[in-house]
Amino acid sequence: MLKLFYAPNACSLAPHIALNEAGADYEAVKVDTQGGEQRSAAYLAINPKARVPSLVTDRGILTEVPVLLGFIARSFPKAELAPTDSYDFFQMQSFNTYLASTIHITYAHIFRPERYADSDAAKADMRAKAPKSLRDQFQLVEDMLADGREWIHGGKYTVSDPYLYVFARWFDRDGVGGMKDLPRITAHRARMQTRPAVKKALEQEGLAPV
Ligand SMILES: N[C@@H](CCC(=O)N[C@@H](CS)C(=O)NCC(=O)O)C(=O)O
Repeated sequence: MLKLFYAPNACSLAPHIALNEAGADYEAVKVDTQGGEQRSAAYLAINPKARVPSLVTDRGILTEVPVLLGFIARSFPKAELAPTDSYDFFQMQSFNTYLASTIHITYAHIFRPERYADSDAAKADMRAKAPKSLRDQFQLVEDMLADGREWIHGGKYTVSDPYLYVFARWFDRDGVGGMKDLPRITAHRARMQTRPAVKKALEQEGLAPV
């Protein structure tokens, strides 16, 4: 059986939702990242990067959200969570990688500046600049939804949708600045919260809709 290591409201919420969408048989294991459990010997043996998510499969352990999302989509093809066409699949992965390597990292400049700098002044500088960068980065996503599409890649829901949802949930976190005037992403976020798989993951992680 698959085993997902997650922390509530973290990026691991995306594969958590995807597993529910897929109808997968899995166990969800909470990691207390606030308390530092990701740095415990037991967790480092699972993921030496000391991060969530990790997905234990019958062939080994996978890490990195875009990889988990691709794996879940390909492992449960009946759920149709990703395009079958190769080019379209990698367009989806291109979007997912943008979220991982750009948007997530800009958030980390606000929430985890100690990863990137030591001095208080440098950390304050990063925190001050990040909301504007993030707003510009989200504008590209907002523009993708400008043609009225329901889901990020068009009429069909994919694993990119729960991934975007995670980062749209963080709009109102301290230091982010609210990410105003992004009505299409905000409407996408509301649409996501009507899905049974999302409601179930929120309940499992003890989270409220936003
Ligand atoms: N590149 C990784 C990032 C994973 C990551 O940063 N996870 C955060 C939660 S969103 C975490 O584990 N934070 C704990 C820490 O920084 O100690 C991925 O996409 O999976």
